[in-house]
Amino acid sequence: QEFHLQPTPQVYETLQDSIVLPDAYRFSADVEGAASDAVRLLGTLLPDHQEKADFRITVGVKGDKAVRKYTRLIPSKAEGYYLKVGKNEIVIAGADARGAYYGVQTLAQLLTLPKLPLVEVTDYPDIPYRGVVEGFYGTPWSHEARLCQLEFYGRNKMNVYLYGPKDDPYHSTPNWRKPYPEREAAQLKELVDKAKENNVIFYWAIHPGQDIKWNDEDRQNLLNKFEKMYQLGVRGFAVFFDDISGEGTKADKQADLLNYLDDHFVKVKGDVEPLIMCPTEYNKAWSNVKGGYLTTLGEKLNKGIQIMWTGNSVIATIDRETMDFINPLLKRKAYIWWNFPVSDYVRDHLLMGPVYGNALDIKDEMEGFVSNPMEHAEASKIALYSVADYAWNLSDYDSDLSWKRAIKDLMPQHAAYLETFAAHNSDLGANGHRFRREESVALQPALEALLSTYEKQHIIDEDAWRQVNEECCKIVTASDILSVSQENQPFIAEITPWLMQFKLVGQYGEAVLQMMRWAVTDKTGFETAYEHAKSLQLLMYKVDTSYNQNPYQPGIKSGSKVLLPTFYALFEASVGLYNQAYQAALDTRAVYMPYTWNSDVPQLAALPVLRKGKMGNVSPSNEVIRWQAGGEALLMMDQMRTLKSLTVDLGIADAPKFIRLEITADGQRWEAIPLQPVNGKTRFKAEVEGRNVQKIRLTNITGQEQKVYFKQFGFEEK
Ligand code: LOG
Repeated sequence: QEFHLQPTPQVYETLQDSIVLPDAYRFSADVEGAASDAVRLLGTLLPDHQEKADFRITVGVKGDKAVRKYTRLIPSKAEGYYLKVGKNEIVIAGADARGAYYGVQTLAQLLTLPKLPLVEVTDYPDIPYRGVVEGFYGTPWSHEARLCQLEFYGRNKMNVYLYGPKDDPYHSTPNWRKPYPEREAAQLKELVDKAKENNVIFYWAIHPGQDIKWNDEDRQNLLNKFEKMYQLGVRGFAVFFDDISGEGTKADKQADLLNYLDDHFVKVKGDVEPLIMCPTEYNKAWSNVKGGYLTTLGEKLNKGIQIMWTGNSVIATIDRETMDFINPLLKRKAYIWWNFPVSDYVRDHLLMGPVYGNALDIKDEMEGFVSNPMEHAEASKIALYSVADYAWNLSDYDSDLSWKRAIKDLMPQHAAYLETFAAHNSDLGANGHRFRREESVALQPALEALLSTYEKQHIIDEDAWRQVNEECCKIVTASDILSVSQENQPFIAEITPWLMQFKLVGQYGEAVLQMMRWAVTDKTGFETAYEHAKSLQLLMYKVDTSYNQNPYQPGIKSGSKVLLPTFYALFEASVGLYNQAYQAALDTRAVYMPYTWNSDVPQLAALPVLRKGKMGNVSPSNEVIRWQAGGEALLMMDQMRTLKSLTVDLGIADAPKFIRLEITADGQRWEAIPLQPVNGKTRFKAEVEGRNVQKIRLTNITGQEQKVYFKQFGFEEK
């Protein structure tokens, strides 16, 4: 029988033999000792034991009498374990308590197999801290979703859950100083307990930087909040200083505060995990080494304090060069905050593809590796499974195999359908961070062959056509079956709008293939397929404008990297051939996007423009934007258009002082339009009703770099 343990163990041998676990066995363990968690978990897996049996099950932690015989087989690595399934015995011997627990987790996987194989596993994690940082913007995970996650982490040998959802008001400004209301506090306590049960360290993070005062009062506020969380059972604490501007960004002040917390809280309590901090300059692209921010942290922060790092940019894969840059500055191994599969800057997409791109030879360079997920908790598990696999054993990590196993783990019975869905729903689309992922990999050769022979030679590559047609058929089938699958209902609920869209994409593909088929040979056949394709496009538009209507990246995108662009191109090519054959004048355009955006401000340049009906919106961004003196951002229309309204929100109350808004109707003469406050806060509107424009321009007129947010830039046409 074939099986693969998760995460991939360091060393394991299996004999081609298996045993049947007897009902009766002798049990030796120090039930009250360090192995108690392991024993408890084992108790849920095995029938009650009897004293006088030949089969023996032994569980213990290095130093326990029960496992003394196996001492030299236990890896001397934190959280390591030795597991043996023999003819007459099972042995689980941990290097420490968590190691023994992980040994039982591995046994639990073996026990799900049809036959229990004889194995010997010597195992330990490569990276000390592995897990998840719930650190995204958007709707925080539900309580139920979190409970389910914690179990998942335990099973996948992840030992960290960092609680830090940006939109929890009690985590961040303005309410970080206040205690949680009763209900939330009770739920957090429940999470802490669940985490303990699964051998996961529950870290609670605070994000006070936007309005913190560097005085005794706020220091005490922080300490009080920590104390409150401690009373709920929290034993791991973090302070995040990301995405802030102003006074809170000072390295020496941050370091003083963290050291104070370390000295007067962590060390005093004695049972609290090492502090973690996320710096303001948390990636290379934003760091200014000469400015000394990182060096100050590296030098001043107490040795035991962990410092997070997202890599060469906000969203990046991690390689040796990443670590060689940051570790010397921090004077410690960085704790990686990996921004994948987080989708809070591409909320209309799902990131269901393989986890790839992180170097396999940097296990000794990282203190921790935690992944920031999507607001869709269950859907994130595909990536999280592989993050667990990677961080446990880097050199044996195989991204494609791990991805396939992750899919099977999430939906064992419908894995094949889920694989079809995940394969075509993995890229992020255009985004300000310019981070992209592969999509539709297996079908690409067929799609390329089909398109190029059709465009260049006006003939159909039959092999490719058949392959693409089959895949479209699979897409439709998979969407329907998954939509009503009972296997994992919370997961299906998360992805339902995407399943609807995915089915339409498959049907659209089928219609376009018919258009190709009939373009020059069957006029009515073509016309029906054309009308069908047009209708499907309208249906896709409806899904896109009806579901997931968040104000950031509203809508539902599926198959957007490879499938749809190819189908659009085939649509256009076939309409062209039809027009030629029948002297017709059907509109050849498959999609129509009248707006483009450009900027010499690097962080703004790649933001996509989104369009819904008569509204245009530049995708907002979460981070602090450094807008250089004279820097411009330009929105261009395909032709002169008449405006109805225009809104700008740069997250600052005095935007009109910094930014000039101009419009031009002819592309030559510019006219400044004053910005008027909408709600007395940071949102402004420009009086543009009835104005004709071709271009709209924003310019930093202060003569200095400005730090702003890019919360909104949108307009409506008349
Ligand atoms: C935030 C994070 C967000 C992520 C992706 C860090 C350290 N901070 O740009 O909350 O989920 O990027 O948008 C971030 O990554 N800011």
